[in-house]
Amino acid sequence: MRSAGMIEAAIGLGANLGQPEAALRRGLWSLGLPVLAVSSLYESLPVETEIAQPNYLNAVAILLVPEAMPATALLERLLATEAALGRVRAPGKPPRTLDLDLLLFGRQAMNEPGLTLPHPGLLRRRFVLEPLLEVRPGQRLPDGRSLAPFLAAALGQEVRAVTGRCWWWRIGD
Ligand code: PH2
Ligand code: MG
Ligand code: MG
Repeated sequence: MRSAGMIEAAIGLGANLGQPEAALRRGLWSLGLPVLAVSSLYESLPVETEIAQPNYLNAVAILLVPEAMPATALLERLLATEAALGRVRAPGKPPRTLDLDLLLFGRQAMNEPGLTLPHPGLLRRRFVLEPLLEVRPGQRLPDGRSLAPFLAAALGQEVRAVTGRCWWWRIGD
């Protein structure tokens, strides 16, 4: 879908410390951007971490971003929201109260210090691919490649949907 003057961005949300579901919900609302779609919540085993830690809750959201807001500004907003909700950064990918990753920004490809688009983890992580394809079944990479083969290759990772798609539409936390 396209809207005049707006760009669609896909955001990955994850948390495995504190109150993960509430943190994902607060994080999404705190961004202050129109939300076009949100996936189910998925429980997933930690991948690519050096430290043993609890399972994650993950989801993907599609946001509508004004054209005047570049990808770097959206990334800054994601990082500021993580910090505002109590994220403490440390080496070794320790458990986190909230992680907001910029996965796709329209059809932009970018490789700069601090921001690579598409997000490199997108291609290898089932906990990102599955929720993204849930809300955008035809989603392709900026170069036109399908995501289906990447999901097929990631199916060995343990990920399962634990809610329907309305989990984020709740008032009270
Ligand atoms: N995030 C990571 C590292 N590993 N594993 C799962 N299952 N979910 C995550 O969100 C996650 C992870 C670093 O951002
Ligand atoms: Mg991440
Ligand atoms: Mg991150």
